[in-house]
Amino acid sequence: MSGCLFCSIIAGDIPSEKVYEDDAVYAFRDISPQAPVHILVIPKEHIESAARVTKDNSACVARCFEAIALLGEKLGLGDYRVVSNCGARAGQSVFHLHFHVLAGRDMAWPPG
Ligand code: DGP
Repeated sequence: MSGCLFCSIIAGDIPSEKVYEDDAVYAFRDISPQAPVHILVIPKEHIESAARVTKDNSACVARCFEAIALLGEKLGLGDYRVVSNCGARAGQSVFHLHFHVLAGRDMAWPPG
């Protein structure tokens, strides 16, 4: 979608440190890591947030989680956390659905 930062990253118009790509999913390192490993896994299809997932577009969400499991193995992540901030008040700043994969340190619960 024009004007979407993550669509521009998928298109290669904005550089990123890619760690995985297939026909439905793109994954790259977060520019502002919150853990020793911080990867963003995104569907190539533009979906604004988790609140916009429907029966018609949810297949790409499953594909994201397949990619996350693969990355867990490939990068030897051990235990990790998967987070999707949904809406500005929950911390979402980029309105293209994405899953943060955080690893390499102990994680507190509940998050702040
Ligand atoms: P959220 O705040 O949940 O919407 O997460 C958006 C994340 O995107 C945030 O952790 C920082 C990351 N981010 C923002 N701009 C860029 C960028 O240009 N490149 C990369 N690699 N990450 C970015």
